[in-house]
Amino acid sequence: MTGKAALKTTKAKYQFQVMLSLGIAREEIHKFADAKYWLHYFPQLWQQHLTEFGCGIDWRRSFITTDANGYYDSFVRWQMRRLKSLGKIRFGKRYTVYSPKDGQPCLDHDRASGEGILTQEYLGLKCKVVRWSESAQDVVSSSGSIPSDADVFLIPATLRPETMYGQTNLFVSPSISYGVFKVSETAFYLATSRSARNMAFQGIFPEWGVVPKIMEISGSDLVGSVVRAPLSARGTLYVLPMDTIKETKGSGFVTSVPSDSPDDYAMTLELSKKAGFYGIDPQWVCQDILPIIDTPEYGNTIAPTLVKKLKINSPKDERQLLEAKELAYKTGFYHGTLVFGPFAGMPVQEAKPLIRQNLLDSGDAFVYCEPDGIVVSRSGDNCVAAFLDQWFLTYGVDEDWREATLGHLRGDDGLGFDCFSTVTKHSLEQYVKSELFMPLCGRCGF
Ligand code: ANZ
Repeated sequence: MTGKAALKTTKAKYQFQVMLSLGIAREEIHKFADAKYWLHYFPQLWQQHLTEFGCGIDWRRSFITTDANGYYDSFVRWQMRRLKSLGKIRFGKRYTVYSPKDGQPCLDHDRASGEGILTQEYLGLKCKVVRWSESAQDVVSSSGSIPSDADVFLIPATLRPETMYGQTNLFVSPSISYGVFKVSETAFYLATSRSARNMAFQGIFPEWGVVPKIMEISGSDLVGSVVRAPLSARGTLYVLPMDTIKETKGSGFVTSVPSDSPDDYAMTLELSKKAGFYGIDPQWVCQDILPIIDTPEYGNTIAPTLVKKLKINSPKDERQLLEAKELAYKTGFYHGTLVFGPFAGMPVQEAKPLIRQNLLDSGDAFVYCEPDGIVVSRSGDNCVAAFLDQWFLTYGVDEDWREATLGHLRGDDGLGFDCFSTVTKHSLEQYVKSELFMPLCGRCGF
């Protein structure tokens, strides 16, 4: 068992306990204080175990990486210099999964769980509060921490900026507690504390790594407040309850677009049927749905069409809603044309980045990023997405290089690339194809 697997399956807290559980003698353990000792101790054991396991490996080709091997080290140096001189390596700010506790990026090797998880970029939309609900007003006034002339924004996280014209209300989870975070003397953001911890490492708050929380407010208190939502044809929107919002994703606020989001449409129907049960005024729920995107398959109100077609009766029909969401997203993106707003007539694929950029340029939104799932570092930290300076390979921007590399992997160039395993070949291909820039791993040179 490797040290990492032992860490995951035993309750060992300290490194020496992991080593004892691996069967290493107590009096040997102090020698591992010298990092080089690891390189002498383990490789022979791995070789022995893999041989006993029956693997047919040509050990003549094995060697130690890192600067412990001067030959390998100078090969990597040569290769990096060469790639840099060809403009294939660049330096700049990228989102990376990061452990605040360790103070460094947390790549797959450094994770106790969440291997393979990358980052997801959302747009944080700045929805300014124009009127608090009565209970929210009570909480805010009694705390006394928000100046009366300050702007307070609720921040829904969205992946669909092109649908923002059709926003009808803002959803909040009645069972989530939200934080109020101070961005400046006159601007405050509301979001979950989990998302604010990510924001603190993305330059969104004044001080790097510091979450400027000044108070908390429960989602149920926010219901009935009114906000101004950027781009929305309606201008101002009510804050309404939605039980299915996950605390582990986005900011905990969801902007409702019932024309294009099946979840939002299902919840809108539920609220109009059961306003009393949810403790809201039925007038707060939007009744007419504005067409935003037209598609050949599902007309100009994708979500209502799909909800009907898949016989979705409630926001609790999770499985069908997931299917509807995927269909709505794919059809809208690949076959959709905008039918509302300044980009009407333009395919969604073209308009989406333009609308996103407009929202960023006008200051009505900012990029918010988070790991696309839970990542725990080997030090036990819950990781965040940080916006950091780093070196990266330019596969994401250099199409020619990407194509040439893929061709080489597939064997198109006749150089006979063979990695002896379709799984390895597949994962190499996936990496090169991914839209992401490939960060350079300090450990192995790649
Ligand atoms: C507006 C919108 C319009 C959205 C539209 C979707 C479709 P996935 O793909 O699952 O990541 N969302 C954001 N945070 C959420 C949370 N904590 N719990 C539940 N839903 C959440 O979906 C991302 C979309 O899910 C986001 O984009 C947001 O709704 C919603 F036609 O914003 B969307």
